[in-house]
Amino acid sequence: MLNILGKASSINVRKVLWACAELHIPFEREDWGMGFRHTDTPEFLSLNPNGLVPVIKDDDFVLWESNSIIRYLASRYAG
Ligand SMILES: N[C@@H](CCC(=O)N[C@@H](CS)C(=O)NCC(=O)O)C(=O)O
Repeated sequence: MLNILGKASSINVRKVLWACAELHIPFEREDWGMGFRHTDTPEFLSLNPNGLVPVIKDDDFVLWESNSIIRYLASRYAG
């Protein structure tokens, strides 16, 4: 299951959520970022050293940067 790390109020997270909706990709989401879980922790920085959301985990594959994530999702899941 695709896991999206990032608060839904973030525009950069929202575009990933929008892409998932368009591509009918099931996902789980965790609230990370200002106001939620802090991204300046070793746990989060090990996923994205920039400490920004969104980050995705797709099985063992980790990716950050919203536009790169959308390109990845389209490449992997779009027909
Ligand atoms: N270029 C990055 C920008 C990511 C970014 O600026 N994310 C903001 C939220 S929109 C963030 O993580 N801010 C720190 C925080 O919320 O803790 C992308 O497109 O993913």
